[in-house]
Amino acid sequence: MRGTSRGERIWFTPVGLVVSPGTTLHFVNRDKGNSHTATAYHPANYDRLRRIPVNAEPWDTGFLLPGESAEIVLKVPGVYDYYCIPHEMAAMVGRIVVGRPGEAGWEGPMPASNDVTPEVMAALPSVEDILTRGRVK
Ligand SMILES: [Cu+2]
Repeated sequence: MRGTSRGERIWFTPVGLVVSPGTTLHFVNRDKGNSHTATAYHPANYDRLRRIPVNAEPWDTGFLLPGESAEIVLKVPGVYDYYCIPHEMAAMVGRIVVGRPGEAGWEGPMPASNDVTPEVMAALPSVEDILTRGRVK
C-alpha cells in the first residue's frame, strides 16, 4: 500500500502477483498519509460480488494505519481480486493469481459486472500479464 505525500494518488504495489497455493502474503501500509484496507471482493465483505475462487476464504484486513500490516494465506488456486475500501473509487485494487490455470479447482478471473466500475476493471492486470511477469508493479 503506497501513496503520495498529499494523497493525490494511492495504489497497491505490486498490483498483480502470482504465488503458489498456501503462500502467506503480507499487506503492509507504507503510505505515511493514509489508512488502507485490502478487502476481497466477496458477499461476506459488504455484499460485493465474488471475485475470488468459490471455495476460497474471503478476507478483509480492516483499516491498516501507516506502518501497520496484516497477513493472509491463500490456499485455493485461482484468481483473487481485492480492493481498498476508502479508495476503490480511485481504482486502488489488486489481483493475486494463486497457482496456474489448469490446476485442480483453479477458477477465474471473474468477468466484469455492474458491481465494479470500468476504472476498476482497467486497473486490474490481466492474468496473462501476471503469469508472464510474476509480479506487476
Ligand atoms: Cu486505500
